[in-house]
Amino acid sequence: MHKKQMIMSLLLGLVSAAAWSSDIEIKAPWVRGTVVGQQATGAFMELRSQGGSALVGASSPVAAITEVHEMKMEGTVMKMRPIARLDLPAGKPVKLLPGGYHVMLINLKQTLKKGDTVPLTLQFEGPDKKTSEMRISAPVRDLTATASEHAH
Ligand SMILES: [Cu+2]
Repeated sequence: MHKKQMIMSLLLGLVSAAAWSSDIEIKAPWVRGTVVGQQATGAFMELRSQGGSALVGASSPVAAITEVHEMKMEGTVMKMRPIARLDLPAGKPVKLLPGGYHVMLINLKQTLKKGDTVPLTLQFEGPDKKTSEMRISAPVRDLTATASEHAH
């Protein structure tokens, strides 16, 4: 991605809570708030790629480790595990939401309160197989924003 585009994405992200690169659109990102001492939480959003891309990584200054996770049934238990890539088929929205795919923020360096914003950098592999980054800032929602909870 060109520097100019990245700056535009960042500005748009701050203004409208949506961000675009030449290929990727990120809608309505948010992070679940935490209680004091909580080690991990999830970031959620909707991703759409025009040409077909993949989310291949993420990072954030609030967490020592940031991973892309999927949820899978193991017997009768829902478990999550890291995945190396989340495919974004051309033109199809892919939702990251509680109980499904999410960006996991692990070894948090601070408590995340409602009203805070969390900077997130997302790495994508484009249709041309080149890697690009997008930076967004995701607002923190209440810990109780959804009913579903998962544990490591
Ligand atoms: Cu997870």
